[in-house]
Amino acid sequence: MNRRNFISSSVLSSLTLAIGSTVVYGKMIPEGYTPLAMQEPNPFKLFNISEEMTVLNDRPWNIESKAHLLNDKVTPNKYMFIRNNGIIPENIEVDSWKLIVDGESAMSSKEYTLEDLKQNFKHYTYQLTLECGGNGRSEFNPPAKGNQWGVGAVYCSNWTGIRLKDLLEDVGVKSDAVYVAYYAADLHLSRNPEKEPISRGMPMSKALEDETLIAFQLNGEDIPIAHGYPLRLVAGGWPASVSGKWLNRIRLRDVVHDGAKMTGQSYRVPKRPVAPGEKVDDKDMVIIESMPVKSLITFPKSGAILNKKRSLNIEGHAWAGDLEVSKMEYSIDFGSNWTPCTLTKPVNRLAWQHFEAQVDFPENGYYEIWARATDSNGKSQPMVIPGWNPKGYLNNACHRIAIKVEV
Ligand SMILES: Nc1nc2c(c(=O)[nH]1)N[C@H]1C(S)=C(S)[C@@H](COP(=O)(O)O)O[C@H]1N2
Ligand SMILES: [Mo]
Repeated sequence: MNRRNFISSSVLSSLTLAIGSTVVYGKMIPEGYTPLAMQEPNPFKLFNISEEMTVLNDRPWNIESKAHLLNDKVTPNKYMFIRNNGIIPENIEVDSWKLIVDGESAMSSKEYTLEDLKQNFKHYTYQLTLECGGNGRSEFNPPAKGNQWGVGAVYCSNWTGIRLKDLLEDVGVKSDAVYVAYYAADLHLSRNPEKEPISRGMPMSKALEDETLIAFQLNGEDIPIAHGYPLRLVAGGWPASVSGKWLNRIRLRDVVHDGAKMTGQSYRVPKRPVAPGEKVDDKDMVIIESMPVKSLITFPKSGAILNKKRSLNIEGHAWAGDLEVSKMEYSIDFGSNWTPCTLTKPVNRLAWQHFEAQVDFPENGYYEIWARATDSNGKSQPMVIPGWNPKGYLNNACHRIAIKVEV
C-alpha cells in the first residue's frame, strides 16, 4: 500500500506534452504537486507573443522586442513590447465597463458605456508610433534604475477608435482647461486599491489633435489584455506612458495633472545639461513631451555574415515624435562619412517612416552599419549616447549593427 497518491497517467502525459520532454520520474510526482517547470506562468503563451521577445521583469510584466523582430511596416501584436507599472486588471467586464469624463474643467460630468462610444462617435484608424520614454535606458552610464530596455520598446501599429477631441466636445470643455488626465483599471503593485500605479495625461493641445484616439481596436481586432483591453488612450509621438491602458476615467484639469508618475522625476528630464550621475532637483526637471528623432535598422539582424557578395540591402524605420523625418543616412566607417538612404513618407501623421539602402563594402572584414535620422527641424540623432539624465530617458543614439564580410 502506498502512503501517498500519485498523479494519474493522463495528467502525466499532458504534463509531458506541456514541458516538452519526458518527466523521468513522472510516476513519482505526488498528487496535487505542480512541477517547477509548470509553476511559472509562461508569458509567451499568456500574452500570445513571440518567444523571441525578452522578459525584463515579471512583477510587473515588462517584455521587450528586438530590432530584427520589428521589420514589419505595421507591427503585429506578437512583436509589441509590453510595459506595465502595476498589475494587469484581472476581471474585465466589458458589458458594465464605463468611461467617466469629469474634472474641474469639464462643463458636465458624463458616463459612457463601450457601446455609447462605438455607436455615437465617428471611428478613425491611424498607424501611430509609441515608444517608451525609457527605451534605450540600458546604455546610460552610470546606470539608471528601472527596466533596462535595449532598443525594443517601440512599435508602430494600427489603432482604431474615436477622437478624444470629439468626446471632449460632447462633454464640453471650460476655457480654463489645461490638461487631460487619465485613470485606469490596473492595480498598484501593493494591491492597495487606494493607490494608482500610473495616472498621467497630456496638455489640451495634444489632446485636441486629430490623431489622439480613445481606441478599442489594435490591428483590426479587440485590443489584447496586455495592451489595454477594452479601451485605451493613444497619443502617438509622445512617451507611451501618456497612452493610458484600461482607460476608465478622463479628468479635465485646470492645472498640469499631478497623478501618479506625473510629478517628481518620473517621465521628466533636466531642463539643462547635467553631469553623468549628478543629482537633479525636482524643480529643475521638465515633463517629456514630443519624443526625439530616432531610427532602427530592422534588417538584417546584427551579426549577419555575407559570403556571396560584398553588398547588402538594409531596411528600417525612422520617427521623430510630433515631427516628420526629413533625411536618413547610414555610415560604415564609424560615423566619418554618411550616405543617404531612400526614405518613405509616413502613411499618416505620427506613423514611422521606412528606409532602405544598398550598402557596398570595399573588402572583407568586420563592419558596423550606423543609421542616422534627421527631423524636419534639422535635428539629427547623436552618434553615441545623448545627454545623461537621472532616470535614463530619451536615448536616441544611432542604432548600429555588426556585419562580417567573408566572400
Ligand atoms: N493603465 C496603464 N497604462 C499604461 C501603463 C500602465 O502601467 N498602466 N504603462 C505606460 C507605459 S510607461 C508605457 S511605455 C505604455 C506601454 O504600452 P504597451 O504595454 O501596450 O506596449 O503604456 C503606458 N500606459
Ligand atoms: Mo514607458
